[in-house]
Amino acid sequence: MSARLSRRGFLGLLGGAVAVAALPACGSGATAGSTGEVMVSAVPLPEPFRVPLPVPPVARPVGVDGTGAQLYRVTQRVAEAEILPGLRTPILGYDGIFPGPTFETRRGRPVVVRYRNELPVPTVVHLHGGHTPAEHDGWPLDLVLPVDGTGDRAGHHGMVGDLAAGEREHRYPNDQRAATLWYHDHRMDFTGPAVYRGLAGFHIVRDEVEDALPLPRDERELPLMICDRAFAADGSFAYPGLDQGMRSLPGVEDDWMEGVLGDVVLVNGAPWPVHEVDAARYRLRLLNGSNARRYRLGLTVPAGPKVPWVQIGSDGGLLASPVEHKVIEIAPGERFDVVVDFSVLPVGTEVTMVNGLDGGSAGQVMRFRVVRAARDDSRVPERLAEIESLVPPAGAPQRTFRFARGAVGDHKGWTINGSSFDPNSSLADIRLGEIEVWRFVTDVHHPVHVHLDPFQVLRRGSEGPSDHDVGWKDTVDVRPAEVVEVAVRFSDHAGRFVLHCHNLEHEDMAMMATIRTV
Ligand SMILES: [Cu+2]
Repeated sequence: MSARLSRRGFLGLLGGAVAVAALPACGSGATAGSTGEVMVSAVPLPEPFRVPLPVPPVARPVGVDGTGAQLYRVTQRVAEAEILPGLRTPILGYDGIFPGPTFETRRGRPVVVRYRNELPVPTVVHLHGGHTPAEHDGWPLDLVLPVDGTGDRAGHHGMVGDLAAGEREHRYPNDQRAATLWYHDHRMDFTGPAVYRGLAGFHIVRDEVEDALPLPRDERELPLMICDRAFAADGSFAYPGLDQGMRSLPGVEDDWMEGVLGDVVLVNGAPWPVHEVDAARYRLRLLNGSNARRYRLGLTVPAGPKVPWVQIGSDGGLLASPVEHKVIEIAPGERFDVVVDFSVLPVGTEVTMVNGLDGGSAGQVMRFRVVRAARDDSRVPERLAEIESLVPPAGAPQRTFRFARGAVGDHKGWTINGSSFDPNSSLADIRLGEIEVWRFVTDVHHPVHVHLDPFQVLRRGSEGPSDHDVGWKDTVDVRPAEVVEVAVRFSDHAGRFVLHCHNLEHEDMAMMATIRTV
């Protein structure tokens, strides 16, 4: 990370002939297992497993307020990063880095973050998985205009929510179970290009339940943000947005309307990185931060069977008991908290994290190199945490949400129950404290994300939940022509929230709905 680009320089890169001319043609069609099209980079791809795995720095509080809340300040700004060796990539970064700084927080201890917008475009910050009051949740039209006063209200179909000039303070109660959350941009119509260019980071909530478990910790606990990107000839991120200035016209070129897939896999912002590990257990907090790509993650060694994943947590924190997987299918927005036991492998073993859904460059993710024997007191207990089971009572309210391709005005787009996103009309008015049964129905893959409170999967198709659906979820991977039924309960915080598809191209092309809790 280094020098900032000027606003002019940034807009030049985004809007000028450079980015447009460098946009490569779309690839060979949708990759099996993902709904989307591959964008092929216009630069030679680096050798995998050469770059060390970066770990984002932990955000440091600047103080404590009268209520005991920890105060943070984060500036969103344009910066440059060397992501591919030898090339400079302009990014939009929280504090100028990608991923942004990691928030380390405690259950019950509120956090107040003052976000300052030094970018040339409006922003909205959402804490994904946060149990957050409506005015702090990042409503897609609660824009924070650029601090230099150049912001306008162009775009967003002329609609605005609560506008802020330059800065906004978000208060997060953290009144929720320990879990891996993440924060990212959520501006109406432009979430896809904003996240693609770097606006995403981790927010980890911890609590006493987790503290009491003998799980791997400290340097043996790693947050891993996995995402795919394509690069233009000048090293910039290649994104086929219709409006490269991210101002007025939402969506992407027709070839990519099912979703933008890149041919470079980044983990914590580095291409196919390598990480040296002790022969010991590690806890990995897997996050799929991709716009549209799904992964089937496995751990392979040169000889022998796959190394198993031991899942200990889901989107909403610890499971009741661990679940072993050979592979983990993870859709955009989902998190899997896993333990991997490298102690069973000889020192010198190279363990490659692969993606079984791609036969090309995105078929590899990163590598671990077991470099030394080491003492390890950690273990994975058979009982991890208490999980309340959400059992819908007889006569519980039932709702169906159909996620399908459709028109948005005169444009192609994506709809929920036949409608494109309407901030002013609620698709569901929900009573706080009641358990409801929701059915998500799809045409193609749609990872469905609900704000405010997590849910539990009751049924997938004609079967019960799959072994990937365990625990509390806030994002569920609904496959083509599938029906997933969940039980959901919004406990408190009356107000206006959204549910949407977390394929960010679908979301920007209107696959979002307003829900209201009363
Ligand atoms: Cu979708």
